[in-house]
Amino acid sequence: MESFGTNPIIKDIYTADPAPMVCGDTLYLYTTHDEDELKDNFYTMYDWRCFSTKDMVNWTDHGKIFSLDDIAWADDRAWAPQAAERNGKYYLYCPVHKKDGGMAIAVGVSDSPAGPFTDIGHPLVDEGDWNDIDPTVYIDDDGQAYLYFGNPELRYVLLNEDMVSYDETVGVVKIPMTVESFGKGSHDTGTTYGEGPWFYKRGGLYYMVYAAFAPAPEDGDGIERPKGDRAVVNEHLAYSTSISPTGPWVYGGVLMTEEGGVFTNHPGIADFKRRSYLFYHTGELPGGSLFHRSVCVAEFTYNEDGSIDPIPKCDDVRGV
Ligand code: FUB
Repeated sequence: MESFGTNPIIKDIYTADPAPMVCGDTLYLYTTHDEDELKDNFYTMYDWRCFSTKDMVNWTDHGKIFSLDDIAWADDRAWAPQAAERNGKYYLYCPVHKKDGGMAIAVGVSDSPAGPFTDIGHPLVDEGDWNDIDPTVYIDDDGQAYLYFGNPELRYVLLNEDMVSYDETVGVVKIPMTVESFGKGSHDTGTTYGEGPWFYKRGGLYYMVYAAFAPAPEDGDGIERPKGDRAVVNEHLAYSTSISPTGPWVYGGVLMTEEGGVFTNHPGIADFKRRSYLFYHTGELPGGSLFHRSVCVAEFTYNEDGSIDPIPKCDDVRGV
């Protein structure tokens, strides 16, 4: 008889910002952790969690694998991470708030995908602004690793072979935030691109999946929303593609509508055991809210030309 995993995947704590990584026959899922008790009625997030599965039904909880307590130069905002493996070592890229202000990207290193991770002792990316959040990393076939990140601008660095430094001769490259690349939207750049990029390659095509802001109601998109500024528009998920890892990017459309139901959403994509999955988050656990989110997953398929139709959120996912 076919078995099913049910959403939200994690039912005993609030989790957000899912980042899957496949190692052999196991899918590791890194998440942020929304604390039950809020500080200043805002995102209250101190550590990163890891869960794993071999069948998409049964999940092992590896607990807290990295936290603000492990990063001497950070004091708040343990935000959306992504992990990568290279030469038998595991790297967890994490946005954090620095003690002296602004956001920066930290790196934890471990010998095991389930941690614990050890901070490299300083920020990897620190431009001294608030844009340095939501890192996504992909190692291309030629060995070059790319780290994209950013809100409201999408930027990237070329990681060095050691994965904990980047090519400073190239520096931080800013992607042109055009409507052709990211669609017309209501975020600060006038495009839909918001944050939470997820960068990967499939069948020779590069994908940038991200959290996006629809055009504001006054732009006449026909969608009924409360009046006000863009903050009342919940994030949806969208994607762009390119034939090169550095663009130019071409807007592909909506991947998941605003049905996540809370202000943020955040994509994580993985192929696992010959099926494709979109991880996202909603406010669906009891007590859920924009600051109490929960990680979910949906199976999807690519069209023959590589495009992806909108993926509905779902209640369960079949086992593999
Ligand atoms: O979870 C904190 C922040 O909210 C993340 O960094 C963003 O992607 C959004 O989900």
